[in-house]
Amino acid sequence: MNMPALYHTQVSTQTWQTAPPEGMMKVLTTITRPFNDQKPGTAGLRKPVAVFRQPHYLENFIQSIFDTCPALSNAALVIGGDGRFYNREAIAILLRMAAANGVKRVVVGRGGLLSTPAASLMIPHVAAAGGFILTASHNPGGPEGDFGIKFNIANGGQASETLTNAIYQRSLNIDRYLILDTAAGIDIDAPGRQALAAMSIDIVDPVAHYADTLERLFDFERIRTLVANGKFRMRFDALHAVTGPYAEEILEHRLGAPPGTVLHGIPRQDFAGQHPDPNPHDAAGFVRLFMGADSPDFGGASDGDGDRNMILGRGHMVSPGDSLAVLAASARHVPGYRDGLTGVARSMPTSQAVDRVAGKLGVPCYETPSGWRFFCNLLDAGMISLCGEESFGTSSNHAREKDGLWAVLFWLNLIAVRGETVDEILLQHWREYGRDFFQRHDFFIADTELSEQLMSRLANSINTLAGKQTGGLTVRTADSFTYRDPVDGSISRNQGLRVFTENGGRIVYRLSGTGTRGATLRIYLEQYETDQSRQQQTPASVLAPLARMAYTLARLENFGISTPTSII
Ligand code: G16
Repeated sequence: MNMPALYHTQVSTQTWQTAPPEGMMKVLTTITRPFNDQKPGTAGLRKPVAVFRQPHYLENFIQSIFDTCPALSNAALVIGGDGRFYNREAIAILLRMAAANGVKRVVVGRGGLLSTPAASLMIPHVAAAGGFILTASHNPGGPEGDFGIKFNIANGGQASETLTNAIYQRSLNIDRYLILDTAAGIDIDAPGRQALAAMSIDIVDPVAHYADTLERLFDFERIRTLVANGKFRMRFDALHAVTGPYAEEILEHRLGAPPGTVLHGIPRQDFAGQHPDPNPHDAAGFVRLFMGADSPDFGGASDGDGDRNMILGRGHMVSPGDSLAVLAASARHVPGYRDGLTGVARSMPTSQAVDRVAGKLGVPCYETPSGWRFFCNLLDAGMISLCGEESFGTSSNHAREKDGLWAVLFWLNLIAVRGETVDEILLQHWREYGRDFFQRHDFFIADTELSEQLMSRLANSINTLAGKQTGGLTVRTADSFTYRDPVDGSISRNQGLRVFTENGGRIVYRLSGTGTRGATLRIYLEQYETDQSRQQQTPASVLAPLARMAYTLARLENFGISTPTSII
C-alpha cells in the first residue's frame, strides 16, 4: 500500500510557502481563534448543525481533544456516528485531522455508522486509544437539527468530567489546528483497508462485532424458540435512526423474527423529521400500537444513536426505573449474569426501585449524578454489574455506554425463560418489592437566565424546606446532591436538588444537560407504594399531590411557568 509520509511546515495562513518534497503529503497548520461555547454537556458537545458548520468550529474542538490527549498520536482510533446530517462531512474532516495529528490507524464503521454501544465495544476490541462518536443522541437531525461529537477513552467509556473540562479549557486558548492538505477522498462505504498519508483506515462492518457480543451474553436458543412458536408477536421501532441495521441483524436474522418485526429500520439523515427518542411523548405512535386490542406481546425501541431503550408490553410501558429493577432481580436467568451481580447503580433522579432489589440481593447500590460517565469508574473497578437511568438508559459491565438493544434482548431472554408476559413480570415484581410510581415533568424555558434564576432561588432555600407543609404533604428533608466517586474520590457538586416527603415521596429538580437551545427544567416525581391494592393506580393520579408540591416549592408560577412541555 502506498503510504506517503507527512510533510509539516509552519505557515501563518492557509497559503503554502514551500512545496512538499515529492511523495509527501502536506499538513496544513491553520490559524484559528477560540469559540467560547465548546463546553461539553451531559454527553459530549451538542449544538445546532449551523453552529458546527461555522468555519473552524468542528476543527477547533477536534484539535482541542488531540492537544489534550497527546497519547492519541501514534495510536489507533475508532470513528462512527448515528448517520445524522453532517455525519459524513464531519468524518472526512476528522480523518484529515487524525492523519495530520499522527494517528496511526483508524477504524471506521461502514457508511460512517456506529451506534454508541457498538462504538464503545469496538474501541477496546481493536485496542484503540479512544474514539469519536458523532451523535446528538435523541436530538432531532437534519440541516435545522442538531449535531454532536463525543470523545470516548480506551475502555470505551465517555471521557471523565476532568478530561472534558481540560478539553474545554484548551478550546478557550486554541490558536491553530492541523489538517492534511488533500482533497483525496476516503470511501467510507467500501469495506477494507485504505490509507491517508501514513495513517491506515479500516472500514468495518458496524454490526457484526456488536451482535456477536450480545449473542454471548444472552440465551439466543431460548429466544429463538420463543420467537418461533408463532404465538409471540413483537415489534422493534428503530425510529429511522442507527439501530435499524443492528435490530434487523439480531432480531430478524439471528433470532428468526419475521421480516417486518423491525419498524422504520432504514437510518435517515433527518430521522424522517421525527424526534428519535424512545419515550411515550416522542414515540407516541409506537406506544399506541400496544394500547389496542391487537397489541403485540412485546415491544422495544431505541434512540438516534442506539443507547436508549423503551420496553412495552400489552397495554403497558415499563418505566425505566422498574426495568432496571426487574433486570437486576432476574439477572440469574441470563447466561451473561448467571454468576450474580457485584453491585448495581442508578443515577440520582432514577426511581429507587433498584435499591430495594439490591437490598434483598445483599449487594451495594450506588447513586451517581446523571451522565453515563459516572458509572464508568464503578464498572472498571468491578463494583457494579448493572446500571441504569430514568432517561431510558440501561446497560451492564459488557460495555461502557448504555445499550438499547441489550435491554431489549435482556427482556426477551427473561420472557423466554420465565414463560410470563411483560405485565405478569411487572406485577409480580411490585408484589415482592413494592411499586415506585414515577414521572418526569419537563418544562422548556426559552430564557436560560430565567431557568438559572429559578434553580438558584430554589438551591438557596433548599436547606430551609424541612418541615414545610404543602397540600397535605410534609417535607422530611431536602438537599443539593453531591457525589463523591468511591473509586477516585473526586467530588461533583450541584447535581440536582432533592426533596423527600414524610410519606415516602421524592421530588428532584435539575436542568437538562443535553439540550442545544434554551433550557429544560426537569422535575422528577416518585412515590413508593407497598399496598398491593393500590399498586394498579395510574402514576398520574398517585403523583398529582407530589406534582403540586413540586410546582409550589419551585414557585413556578412566579416565573411564568405553568404547564409541562411533556410528562414522561
Ligand atoms: C445523556 C447521557 C445520559 C444522561 C442523559 C441525561 O443521554 O448519556 O447518561 O442520563 O443524557 O440527559 P439530560 O441532561 O438532558 O437530563 P443521551 O442518550 O442523550 O446520550
